[in-house]
Formats: sequence, structure tokens, C-alpha cells
Amino acid sequence: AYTDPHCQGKQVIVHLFEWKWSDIANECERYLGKKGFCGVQVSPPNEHVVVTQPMRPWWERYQPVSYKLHSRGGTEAEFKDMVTRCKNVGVRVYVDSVVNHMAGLGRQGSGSGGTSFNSDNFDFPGVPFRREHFNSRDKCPSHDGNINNYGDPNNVRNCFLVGLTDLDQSQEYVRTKIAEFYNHCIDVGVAGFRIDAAKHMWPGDIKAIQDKTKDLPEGGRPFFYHEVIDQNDGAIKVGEYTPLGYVTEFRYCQKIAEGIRNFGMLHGVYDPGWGMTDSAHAFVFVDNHDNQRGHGGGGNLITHKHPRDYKMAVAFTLAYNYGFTRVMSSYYFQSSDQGPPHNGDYSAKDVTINADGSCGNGWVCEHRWNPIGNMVAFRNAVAGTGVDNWRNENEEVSFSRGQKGFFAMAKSGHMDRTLHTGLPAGEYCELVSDCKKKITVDGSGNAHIVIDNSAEPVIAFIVGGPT
Ligand code: LAG
Ligand code: CA
Repeated sequence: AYTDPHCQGKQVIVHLFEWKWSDIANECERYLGKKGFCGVQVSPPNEHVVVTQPMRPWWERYQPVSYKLHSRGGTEAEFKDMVTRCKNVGVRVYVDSVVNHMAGLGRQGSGSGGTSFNSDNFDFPGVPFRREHFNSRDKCPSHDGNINNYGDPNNVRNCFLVGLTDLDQSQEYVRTKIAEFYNHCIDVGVAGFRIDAAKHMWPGDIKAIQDKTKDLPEGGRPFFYHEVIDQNDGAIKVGEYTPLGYVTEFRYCQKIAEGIRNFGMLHGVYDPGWGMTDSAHAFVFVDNHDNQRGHGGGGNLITHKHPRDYKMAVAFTLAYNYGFTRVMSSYYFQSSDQGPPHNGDYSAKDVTINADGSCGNGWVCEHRWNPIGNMVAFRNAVAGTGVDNWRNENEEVSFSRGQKGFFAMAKSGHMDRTLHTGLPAGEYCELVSDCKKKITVDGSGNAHIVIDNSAEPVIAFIVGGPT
């Protein structure tokens, strides 16, 4: 239940963090559709606070003012246009939904859509939510009303997360308002939702809200993935949420970073003994918009700031058979609060595309890097197969996926070996080089594998790939 992303079996979504709707629509049409992406996670589309101190940080979008679809990403009309244009090229939209809380205490004024609000009075007329719809102090065991004890589920779920006014989802009215927001998105053509701060809501309340959502217009239940940061460090476990859809597996970020530092560890990137959730429920990523800048669940991980390691980490993740994968697409930043590249009026800058396919105007576009974007076709092609012919020595790793694909990566950037690929005989196009290299598999399934690109030390090929 809730685990079908509704994209014809495709396997990879991309988070176009802080992109505006018109740019996302263009990207669906000019790149994502052709490359086989299943969909896009968009930044929260509903009305949010406008923060001026610091000036327009990215995180203002995690402080809702109403469920009107008017955000820094664009207007409702622009949102609808994006969803439709993406869907028309086979790319679905997944909404980052912030429903644990509304804006932080101390904030008031008017939101990104012009609706007034006052957090200290718990007044959000745009929904409307009033004081009685929020968790009151008697349900929260913390002395100052804020979350401060991750060992106590009542503290984690009924208190205020960093001062954000905490909604009481046990109430029928609150559930209904959230479900109406979801249903509005579903009417527009959205295929699913990330549930922000799911860890801070009771699984039973989330289920009650899900039960109020409609089927998609084309049939089937919406896709849900729950943001639960479980690093074996508190009372809340991802397993409480697996009956409700996919769950974010933050331990994978640590495991893959460790595996890239020391290839010998790559066999253990999925470590059930460490509590990591099963592949059918694990929502997997190398980094996300929080931990790449030291927010939520930060720590030892790899980001675009180390491009070579990052390419290896994402390429491996897409080649391997663990979980449902999301690729991060970032903007360059110096400070951890800094919002997207902006114009003089603080609107997000256009994403421009350079002649070589990379992005301009301060957008990183990791999803367009060859060892990332071109590996989407690999993951789609090998879906449902296991890992075979595993070889992992001398800081090299290689394996096949069933009889459908073969992947190899060498930390040094150089490898020259004859390996058993398990694939049918034939000449294959190497994906990462855009077919500039060819690989011949002989009648016994062996191939001469050469890696000679130090910056992108990865090769991959699939049955039925480009020729
Ligand atoms: C999340 N997952 O559970 C998001 O992935 C994460 O990005 C959100 O925090 C968080 N939950 C709440 O939706 C982000 C920033 C916070 C920011 C918060 C609200 O990481 O730093 O807090 O969004 O905008 C900010 C200030 C705090 C302040 C708070 C309330 O940084 O100092 O207390 O606003 O005004
Ligand atoms: Ca809560």
C-alpha cells in the first residue's frame, strides 16, 4: 500500500530543490522524460512564511501559513502547468508536504500568497486553523514546550519542533484539512507525497489522513514516503512507518560514504543488522537538502562538494539493488541558511543550461552529471534483478544485475581486466561515456573491462540500451 510511484515501473526520482515551477516543467520536457526519470520531488508548494532575517532562507518553506498553492516556487496556475507538462512526458510530481506544524512562534504578518497569520495566537485564517487545533502543553511532557527528549515518543510527537506550532493530528478537523490539501494536489495530477517530519507525528494519525485521500485520477493509491530520521539513536523506529509506505533510510547516507572511503565496505551498504529497513520500504539517497548543509541528521556524508566521490556514490547507489532511489539536485551555497540563487527581488533565478548540458546561474544540477543522469537508464533496465558476479578487491568493485546489466567502478580511475559479466554475447554501448566506449561480451559472457576516466571512474552497460 502507498508504495507505487505510478510511473510505469521507472525507478528514480530527483529532488529539484528550490527550483521554480516553470523551470521544472522545462526540465521535464528537455531532460527528465528522455532520461527515464520517474518523477520530481518539488519543494513545498503551499503558502509559507517570508523570512527576512536571515534574508529569504530556503527553510522558510518549512513554515506553512496555509495550504494555498502559492509559494516561492510559483503560483497555483504555474504549479498546475508544471504537473501537467511533466505528466505528459511521463514524469510525475511528488509534493514535499509539511503537515506536522505551521509557522514558528514569534512569526506573524502575511505569507507568500498574501494570507495573514499570527503564530503566537495560533491563528492561521487561510486554512483556517485556530488555537484549539494545536497540541497544547498538557500533551507535551517537555518543560518549555519544545522537543528535547528523543527517548520519549510523547515528547518527539506532541511538543514543538524547533518552536514550530505543532498541529494535533488526532483531531478529525485537522486530519480533514490536511487530507483536503492532499486531495487538491491529487486533483491537479500529483502522484504522491513526501511527509516532512513524519517522525514527529503518530503513525496512526498519518494513517487516518492517508485513508481520507482519494485514488489518483488514473487509479491507484498515492505514493507516500515518510521522513523519519532513525539512526539507532532514539525511541522512534522507521519500522513504525513501513506499513504506511516507504521510509527515508538515513543510515544509507553514512554507509555509502563509508563505502566510498573504503571500497571494501561496499558489500555492507545495506546492513539489516544495523536496523536498516528492507529494500521494499527503504527510500534511499546519498544526501538530502538537510544533511548536505548540516541540518536534520547531518553528519559524515558525501555531497556535490566532492564531485568525484559523489559521482561514485550515486552511480553505485543506482547500480545496486537496495531501495527506491532519489537523486539530489542542489544549488551552490556558502552558508547553511542561504536560499536559492536569486534575482534582485529575491525570486529564484532561472535555471540556465550551458552548451555542454551543465547548469548555470548557481545551480549544481548533479542529476545532469553523466555518472548520475545516465545511470537512471541502468536502474530502470535492471529493476527486479539481483546482484551477481560480485567482485570487490583492490579498491575495485564490479557486479552484474541479473542478465540485464553490468557495472564496474575503480577508485584509482584505472582498471583493466577481463571479467565475467553474465550478459548475453554482443557489443554494448557504455552508458556513462554516452556510447563513446563500446564493450564486447563474448560467447562465454566474459568482457574486457577498461576504466580510464579518472574523474568519472565508472562504466556501465545494459541489455537493450542505446547503440
Ligand atoms: C524537516 N524534516 O523533518 C525538514 O526536512 C527540515 O528541513 C525542516 O527544518 C524541519 N523538518 C521542519 O519542517 C528546516 C530547517 C530549520 C528551520 C525549519 C523551519 O532545518 O533550521 O528552523 O525548517 O523553517 C528555523 C530556524 C530555527 C527556528 C525555526 C522556527 O532555523 O532556529 O527555531 O525556524 O522559527
Ligand atoms: Ca507533532
